[in-house]
Amino acid sequence: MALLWHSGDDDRDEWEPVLRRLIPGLDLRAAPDLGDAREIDAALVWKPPQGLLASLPNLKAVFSIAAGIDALLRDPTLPDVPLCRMVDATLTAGMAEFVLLQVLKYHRGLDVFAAEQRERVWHWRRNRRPDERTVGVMGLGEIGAACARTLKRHGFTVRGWSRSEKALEGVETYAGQGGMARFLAGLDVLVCLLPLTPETEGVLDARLFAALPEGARLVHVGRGRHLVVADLLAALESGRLAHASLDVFPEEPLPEKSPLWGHPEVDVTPHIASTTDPESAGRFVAENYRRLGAGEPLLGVVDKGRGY
Ligand code: NDP
Ligand code: OXD
Repeated sequence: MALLWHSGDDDRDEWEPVLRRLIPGLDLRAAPDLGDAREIDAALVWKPPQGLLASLPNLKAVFSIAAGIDALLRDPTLPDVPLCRMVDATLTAGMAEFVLLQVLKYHRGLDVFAAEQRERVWHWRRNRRPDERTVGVMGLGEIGAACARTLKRHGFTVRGWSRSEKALEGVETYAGQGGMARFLAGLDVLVCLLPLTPETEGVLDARLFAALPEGARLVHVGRGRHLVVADLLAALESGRLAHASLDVFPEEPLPEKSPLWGHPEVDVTPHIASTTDPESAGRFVAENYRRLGAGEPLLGVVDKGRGY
């Protein structure tokens, strides 16, 4: 049994000692020095080069370093073995922290004060209570539901939207296309935490923005291809959207020529809303690797037909 590790972003020097400690006797391999590829039975990856996984003849499972597995599913050579996404409390908590931070930024008007500072305008106003703000979270899965709860705990009025009906204490929930317009109507801040699937690609478009109230804010931390960038720019131009916080982009890294970089009503972060912590996520991987060896059901298995 050997485990392949590959990441386009993460640091192998951070992961390797953790995995060796958590998985006694681990035979860890990393490209380009795979050794005998027939011995590799599992792969722990983020953005592997297309074809790498297909080159492992005895692969039994793919473990994603990230929660989102859309890029892996787009690889036409992805082997037909179970694919497990990352489910980890630290990853979830990191996202809840980031989403709360962005929503608080809008709640306290920091985007407005930044614009006024650029114009040297001193404009006093009374603060609003958090319950006077309605925040909508698209995607009520592992991470989205935790974010909705965190916002609720902070006192915001919170709505959630998912594919199937959900019940979350203190959160008004809506489901499917039928529930979307009612979900969007009256939101002060919209948070996107959907997985990228054929159904959700391009969901953040002109039609959706038109269903939001004038001056709404967007926190986009799902996947870049949820967003139609031209429609976002038009919505910012018309004032339908007042500001957007974008952490994910159709092309990453965001190209230098992108108008988003210098847009006064856009905050850009480099896909860091939450990042996988090797220590905490390593425990999830170790448990799944143990299960694989013992022939037990794996955790976080993706429904490839559904796309998440
Ligand atoms: P889950 O798979 O646990 O949850 C997905 C949620 O989206 C579910 O509530 C699901 O509905 C809902 N959903 C899926 N398709 C639709 C649809 N067509 N219409 C309405 N709702 C839909 O995912 P996670 O919560 O673990 O992660 C969500 C995403 O967050 C990841 O896929 C990734 O893209 C992004 N992410 C971004 C990070 C960053 O740093 N920017 C870090 C981590 C994750 P239902 O409950 O009915 O199935
Ligand atoms: C992601 C992640 O899916 O970092 O973006 O987990």
